[in-house]
Amino acid sequence: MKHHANDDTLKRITEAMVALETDAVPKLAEDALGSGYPAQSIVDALTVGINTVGEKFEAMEYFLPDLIMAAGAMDESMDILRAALTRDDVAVGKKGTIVLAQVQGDIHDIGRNIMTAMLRAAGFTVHDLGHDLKPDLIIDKALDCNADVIGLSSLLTTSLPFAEQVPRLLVARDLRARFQVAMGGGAVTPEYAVRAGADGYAENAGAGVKLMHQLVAGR
Ligand code: B12
Repeated sequence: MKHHANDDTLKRITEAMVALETDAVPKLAEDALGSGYPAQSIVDALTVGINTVGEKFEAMEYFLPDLIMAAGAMDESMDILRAALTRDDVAVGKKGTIVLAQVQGDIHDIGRNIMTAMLRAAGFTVHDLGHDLKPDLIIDKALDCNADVIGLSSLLTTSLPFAEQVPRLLVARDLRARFQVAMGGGAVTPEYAVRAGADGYAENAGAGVKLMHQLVAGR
């Protein structure tokens, strides 16, 4: 079977998410997986859907309970897809060690969970530190885990002042050369990442995996 981005099955998943048919979404994801669609293509379809929900929220067409429902459907679907995303796990942990964290003030975790699953599938050891973490604590944990890269995820512009503290605190603690710093999440732009003193930025999990390879190799 050939799968296109505009494929009807995938389109239906996106549409069900946008229409907040939240019971149908995980079922459609499961069916698509059963029919042989690559887990990543299903994640992409879900992501387009949930981001459209976000746009409707911004346009005040949808409200916070709608966002919460969409996030619940995304979570349930990810539970179904996670095993398939990491199935090709070959040389687990051999590629390098990454800590991922949602910076202070930010509780969004769907994107970070996808990033974690894909990095693990690509052979990295990933320590998912969770969300709403103070910059100093992220650095302490990175030291504990002997990480190569600190990956920071920010979806809220209000959490950016905390994200940029990480590279700054690394300098202050004389640890800047010890870690590579990657930034991502909807609130981050490539320009912002440079200004904040990060070593790299990626706009999605696929690009994130490539970036982590480069950052680990550059150490
Ligand atoms: C789902 C969602 C929620 C859910 C989160 C549930 C959960 N468990 O995560 C709930 C309902 C709880 C929520 C709450 C809020 N939300 Co919200 N939410 C969203 C929404 C619709 C989707 C986010 C998402 O999961 N996208 C799908 C994933 C796959 O994409 P992603 O996170 O971007 O991650 C990908 C890449 O960015 C990248 N990536 C991510 N992290 C990293 C890290 C690294 C190192 C790298 C390399 C790559 C990388 O890889 C990922 C996979 O491809 C967005 C809309 C949007 N456009 O982002 C709004 C959005 C982020 N939320 C927003 C807001 C305002 C809020 C609230 C403040 C609402 C309120 N009034 O209370 C609260 C904040 C709570 C808090 N303190 O954090 C705004 C933020 C505006 C801004 N610029 O600051 C957005 C943009 C909606 C909007 N358009 O207004 N939200």
